[in-house]
Amino acid sequence: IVAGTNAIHPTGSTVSLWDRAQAKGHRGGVFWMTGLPGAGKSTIARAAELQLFSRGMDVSVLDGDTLRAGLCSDLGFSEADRRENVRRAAAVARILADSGQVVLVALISPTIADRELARQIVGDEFHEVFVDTPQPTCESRDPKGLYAAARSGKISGFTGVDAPYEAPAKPELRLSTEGRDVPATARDLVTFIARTVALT
Ligand code: PPS
Repeated sequence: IVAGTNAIHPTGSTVSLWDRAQAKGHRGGVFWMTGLPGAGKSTIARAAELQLFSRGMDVSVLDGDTLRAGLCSDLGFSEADRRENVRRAAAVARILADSGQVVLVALISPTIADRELARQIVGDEFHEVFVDTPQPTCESRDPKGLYAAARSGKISGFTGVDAPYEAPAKPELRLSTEGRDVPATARDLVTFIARTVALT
């Protein structure tokens, strides 16, 4: 930014969203998967990615752990850092969806306010998906051993133990994972996505 002036002039694409959608056979969209640690967000996202790709769709995944290894490697788990994590993921998701992709975002994104921020950034292409696995189930799965670490005081501010998670009241899609295998849950997500991004 040049002092005293606004030197930022975003350009719009010269390729229309409709032309992109026609070329790909589907529209772009952001499917924002929120849920507790260990709920299955990443696993379901990866299974759905494979199913969508197999149908010839252009799909990518923005996953919390992956983002935190690169784009968001400067961020921790304070409220402010989680919000910034959500903001960056939403900004990237918007760019990808505008390029015509189906984008699966797998982030805890624990607060309603932060997910509303994501919805604002992404716009109409935003669809909230709640990976609705009850906390005791997530804790019994504990795939990374982090619930145990939080219980024993080795880490603090862990979502679901001593940091809050606000479940969505009215998600566009709710996925139950208890007693269901991953491919079946992923199929429910894929069905919803295919309907949502279909050319009409
Ligand atoms: S957030 O809240 O949306 O910014 O979190 P996210 O980027 O999705 O990262 C969540 C993964 O980081 C691990 N982890 C923690 N989660 C919550 N709280 C604390 N304090 C924490 N420390 C590390 C955890 O393994 C999350 O992975 P998932 O895949 O959600 O289980």
